[in-house]
Amino acid sequence: MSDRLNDDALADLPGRVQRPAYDRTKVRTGIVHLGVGAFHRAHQAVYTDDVMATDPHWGILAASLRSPDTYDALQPQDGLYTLSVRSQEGEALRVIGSIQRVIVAPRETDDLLEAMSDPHTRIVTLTVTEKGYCHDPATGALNEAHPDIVHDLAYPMNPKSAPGFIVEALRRRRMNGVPPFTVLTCDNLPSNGRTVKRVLTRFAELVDPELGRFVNDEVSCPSTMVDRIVPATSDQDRERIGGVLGVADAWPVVTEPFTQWVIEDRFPQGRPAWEAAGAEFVDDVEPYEHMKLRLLNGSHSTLAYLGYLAGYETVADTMADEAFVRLIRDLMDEEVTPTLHMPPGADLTSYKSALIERFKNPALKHRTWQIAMDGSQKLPQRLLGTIRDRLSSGAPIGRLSLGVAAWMRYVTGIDEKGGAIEVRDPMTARLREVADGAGPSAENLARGLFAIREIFGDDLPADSRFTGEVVAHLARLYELGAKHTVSTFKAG
Ligand code: CS2
Repeated sequence: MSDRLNDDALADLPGRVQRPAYDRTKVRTGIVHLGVGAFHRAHQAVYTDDVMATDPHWGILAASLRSPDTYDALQPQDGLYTLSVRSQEGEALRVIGSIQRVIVAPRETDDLLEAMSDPHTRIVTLTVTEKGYCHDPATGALNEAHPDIVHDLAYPMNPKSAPGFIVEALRRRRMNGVPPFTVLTCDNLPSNGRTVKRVLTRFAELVDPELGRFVNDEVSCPSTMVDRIVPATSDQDRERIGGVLGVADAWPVVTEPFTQWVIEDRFPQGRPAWEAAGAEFVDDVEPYEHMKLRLLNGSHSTLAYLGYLAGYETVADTMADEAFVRLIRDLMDEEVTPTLHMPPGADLTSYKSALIERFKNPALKHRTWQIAMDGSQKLPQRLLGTIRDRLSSGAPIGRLSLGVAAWMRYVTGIDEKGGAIEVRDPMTARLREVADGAGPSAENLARGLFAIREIFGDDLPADSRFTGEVVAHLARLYELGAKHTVSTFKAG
């Protein structure tokens, strides 16, 4: 018997482990996925695994755009891995079989482009994180000075970036008379379908104006709202899960029971019946997306910066502190909810209570440091859009602006005890330069960071109510620390 999870090991797994309910040899590739991280494997790949039993045409060829780590883990496992769903009630294990092959884009560029150009590939999906779109977070436009974009425009047939791969594959399909695939982004961007379409159209236009028109007129990019909390897998997870399976799984994924996927139904080349697995198809995703990005992700980022600074390792640890629960509840109720257009049939009260419970889930070790990553790419859609709406109606922004101030305090790279914070962000160098120049002065630091227009745009730095509140919070964070600032927080 094999000592590793793979096709041969499936039959011998213990009965409590669910496994693919279909013959994997009958599966054909219909989807190419870019960015094969934990989120994809706990979300879209699971919905797809569910529908595979009735329709085997939607196998996934998954590509890592950078690191070979996932390939190294999953290739010896025939693409199989374990999904662990954890809560206080316990752990349910299921082996997912929808990923047929993993490839590493930088070393198999041609294979990936060939798969994307194949007429059987009808959808290209993406989870490349916010920064993978190489766009300007404040405006949503392609960042034409981004090093990968500069590279891909110089060598369009040998791309590195997600937009570069997609546009080159679309060019080949057009040349061969193959209809374009649908591009489905599953990242937490604002109006994610529209954003990816804007980025792709501009990139294509720069390659060839006609290709730009083709992308604009012919390529469907439905928007989606995706939701499932998926912390990074730890070695303890690997050990525990391997112990139950009886064989090693190099990279299981651990998640919560909750999952949601809302998708605009615009798939000219067809799609899997993901609704059979619980996905919701709607005409307009925007109300769902606002609700999720502003309530869940806005709270998450606020918890991540304040929680980290207060010395809490995970979101659940932070939420064990009642003062943080109060802050997040009030942030959602008082400051975010009034900006939302209700999705049809949504019950916001239970949605928000469920969020609080999800954040408290002690079985998930979701590190505040992990969520704190890439703040420059996240703040605009999580906090700043809400702040703009509040400012324009003259409404209070006390808690939202505390979240922004906490981000500023965090990106100084020095914690409250004087230790180093490992700030991971595509703008780390620039953030560090501002922080070093500012010294421990709230006013100087805030002013320096407001000047980054890719984050704050031109309007927010010119709004004295916004800048004044952020500076005041930042001064308190310096003076009192995050824990005390939160426990003594009073809405202005
Ligand atoms: C988190 C998200 O890491 C982060 O920034 O806020 O990954 C969050 O867990 C998901 O969006 C939940 O759906």
